[in-house]
Amino acid sequence: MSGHTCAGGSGCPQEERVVSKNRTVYLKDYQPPQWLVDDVYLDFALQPSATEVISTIRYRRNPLAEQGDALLLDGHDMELLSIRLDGELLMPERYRVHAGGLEIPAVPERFTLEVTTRIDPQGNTSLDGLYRSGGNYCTQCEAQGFRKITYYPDRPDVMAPFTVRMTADAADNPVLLSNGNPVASGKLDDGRHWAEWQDPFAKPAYLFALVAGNLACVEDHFVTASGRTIALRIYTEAHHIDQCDHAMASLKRAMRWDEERFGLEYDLDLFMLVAVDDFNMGAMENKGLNIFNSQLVFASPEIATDDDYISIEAVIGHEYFHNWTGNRVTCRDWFQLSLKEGLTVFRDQCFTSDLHSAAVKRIEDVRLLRALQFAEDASPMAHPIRPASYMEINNFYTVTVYEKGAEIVRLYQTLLGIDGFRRGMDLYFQRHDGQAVATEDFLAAMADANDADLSQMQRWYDQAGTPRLSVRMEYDSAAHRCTLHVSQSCPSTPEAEVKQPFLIPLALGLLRADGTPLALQLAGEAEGCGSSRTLLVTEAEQSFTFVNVPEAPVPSLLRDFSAPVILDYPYRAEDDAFLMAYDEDPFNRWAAAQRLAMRTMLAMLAGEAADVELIATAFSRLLADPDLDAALKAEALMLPSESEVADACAVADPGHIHEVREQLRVRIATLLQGELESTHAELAAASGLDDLAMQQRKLKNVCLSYLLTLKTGRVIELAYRCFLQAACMTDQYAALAGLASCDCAERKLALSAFEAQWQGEANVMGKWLAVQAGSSLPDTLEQVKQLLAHPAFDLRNPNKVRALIGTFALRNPALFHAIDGSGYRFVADQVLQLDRMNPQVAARMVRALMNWKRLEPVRSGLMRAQLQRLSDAGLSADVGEIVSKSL
Ligand code: 0A1
Ligand code: ZN
Repeated sequence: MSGHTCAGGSGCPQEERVVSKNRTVYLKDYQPPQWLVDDVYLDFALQPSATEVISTIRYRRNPLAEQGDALLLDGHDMELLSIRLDGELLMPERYRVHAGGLEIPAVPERFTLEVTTRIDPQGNTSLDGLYRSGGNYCTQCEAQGFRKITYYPDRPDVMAPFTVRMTADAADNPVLLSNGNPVASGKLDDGRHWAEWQDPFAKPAYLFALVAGNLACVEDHFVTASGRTIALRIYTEAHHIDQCDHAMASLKRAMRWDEERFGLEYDLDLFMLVAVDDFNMGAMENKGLNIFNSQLVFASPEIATDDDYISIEAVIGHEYFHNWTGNRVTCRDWFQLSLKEGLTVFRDQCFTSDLHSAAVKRIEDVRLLRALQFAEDASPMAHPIRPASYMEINNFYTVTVYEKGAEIVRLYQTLLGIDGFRRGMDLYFQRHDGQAVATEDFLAAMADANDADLSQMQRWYDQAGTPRLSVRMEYDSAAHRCTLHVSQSCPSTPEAEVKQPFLIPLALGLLRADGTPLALQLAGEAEGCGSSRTLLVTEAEQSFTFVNVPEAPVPSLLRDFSAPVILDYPYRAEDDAFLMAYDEDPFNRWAAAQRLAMRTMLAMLAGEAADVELIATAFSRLLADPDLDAALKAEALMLPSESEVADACAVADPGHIHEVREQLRVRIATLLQGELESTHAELAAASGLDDLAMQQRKLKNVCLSYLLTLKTGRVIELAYRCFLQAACMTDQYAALAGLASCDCAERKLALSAFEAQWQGEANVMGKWLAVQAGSSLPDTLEQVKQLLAHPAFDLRNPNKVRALIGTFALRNPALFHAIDGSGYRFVADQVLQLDRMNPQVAARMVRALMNWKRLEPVRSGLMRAQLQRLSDAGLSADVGEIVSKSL
């Protein structure tokens, strides 16, 4: 069976486990499923350490698949208790249990299989399958967790309606939930009770969910565009129940937005969302029963920052939007993951952008893409948004599949316009509702609905790497013609040496010396049309000539980041300062600021003279610009991160990069101290949760962070005062994070006060761990090691691991890359420990060690040695894949 990956488990000898775990699965081997499922009935007898599951499943041969009488089902980490085929108990000689599943060599054309398994939710530390969080039961089945619950063809193209019955101790588990609608419930006489749920929509097993426990619930409702009333419920432990209002309001906004923007209504009568503390990712779109990492649900101004508020709304939107893009139309196989994820991220980006500042949202998304996805595309784990192979699918929930995937979906909208994109979406649903499809089907719907030839788009799905778009301008002053010579190239990546040209929409404008935009008229056109337009780059080299250009312009290229490429144009520092001040496109004003800052840091790294005055003057002008909103100012003032600078260096010296970036921040702060202080003071009173207040707090706290680089008594006092007087977590956290990198008494005082105030709030304590792990003080690693033993830390909880170990490994380059290798050793130690408990989370952490080839020789050798050390140890498939591909 294709997609039948083995991952070890009960009844398989150790060597077999290791061998089967290292198998590579290829897209080209896809075969349709041999057996289809008519319906699934699951009966759970829930007990913490010994839950029995009886699955009763009706199978029938798939007429479109290969013939053959054997039934192969996925499954591992379970105890098999019995199998009945059409009621007959099968003796062990009638079937074979192997590393990754169960084989019954001879089955009829149609049959009912009843399998009883026993599983251990309490002992399940991988948080994959059925597990316990905070004394409650919950599940995570994407991508392949269902096979740890019962034997099943665990692949997304097998879709079936599910009925679920569960019994549990009534006192410990008053709430019993699964997908769809509740159909019956009752009490049993031994203190247990039961409930039955039915989901009428056929779904793949990865969307199955079950939750049972002691949970409180907030309830609301939503009336759809067609007048149906949907009950909305958010479940959480009782002491968090008053922190769910923002999540509920966000859900209602998402439901309305999807109706208005895409004409998509919710389809069940009930929508449930459950918050749990132990969760490997952000959240999961199980049909009718979304399960969320509690970090992405709980909010009040005291415990959540403004960024948390925005993320909560976005992720609630994201999971809700999956109901159509993912659930109603799902993926044929896991290579198609970006079909649902890229599309749903694009939808959640549009949701945030429609509700808040579109420019700020675009800037933040591009900042993330450039910092993380471009780096991934240049790493040993580089892969196309539709990978051609994988060893462990959990390793492909990546910034490439998600964020670059969203950029590729955005390209259709850029090419076809908002209405054309909507026509494509409508046709996609019309054709594929209820089906499991491939990225080609999405492309075809977009093309057919618009009568467009989009065949070149396919290359974005198949080729990895970040294309480089080089532009050169030639101005003919006699003829008043301006020609842009454009060429594109893409570096080799593991899947391909040589790349075919991509279809790249290049949005641009041309500016006159006084800052006004020119009307754009291409040679051959009768007249100019507008001051911004999108050229289509389809070849390796192309030229575009504009006529009626009275003076040599400054081009504003790749407006709104019209394609996920690296732009290469010989801008001078003065051009950047000019575009920062005059570009009509707010995104490109930001991009120019980033370029100017990057240029300055690269010059400093090379020991060349850097014009810090120029950048400070440009920043000062931005700060004073009355037409620019506070958040855009804040974004422009934030320098590219250390890892972005490292990506721009052929060979990176992280210590030197940190020094130079800090130096630049100090010099800017010194030159602009007065303005930074006055801006900070003017915005001090920003309060409330409206966009304006959030934008003002953002700018205020960027000013504070610059001022703190001066480390004078005066600014430390200011930060400490901000900490003490903070009326919300945004301000409290910003002040704490700033103080955390200052060696002063106030640092200690603030950290202890924060700890005392928030020790009862697990998610807020995560912030406390993170600010310490992110500190630039020299003893940070020592502190982190000590914090491993702090009651607020727990190696079994992914949020805490991400906060402490993740922040140190992935967000504190200066200390992680300590020249003695101590950071690398520490992270490798933690990966080894974690891997035994939770391979998915361990695999996220080990990525910090991937890029040894890009480092200067000393660090490079030290990092590689840690990878080798890991490789010599017994590793999970998750960590094993990353380590082996990195070495
Ligand atoms: N589909 C979810 C993310 C998700 C993926 C994998 C998980 O476990 C391995 C959990 C959640 C989303 O995109 O939100
Ligand atoms: Zn998703």
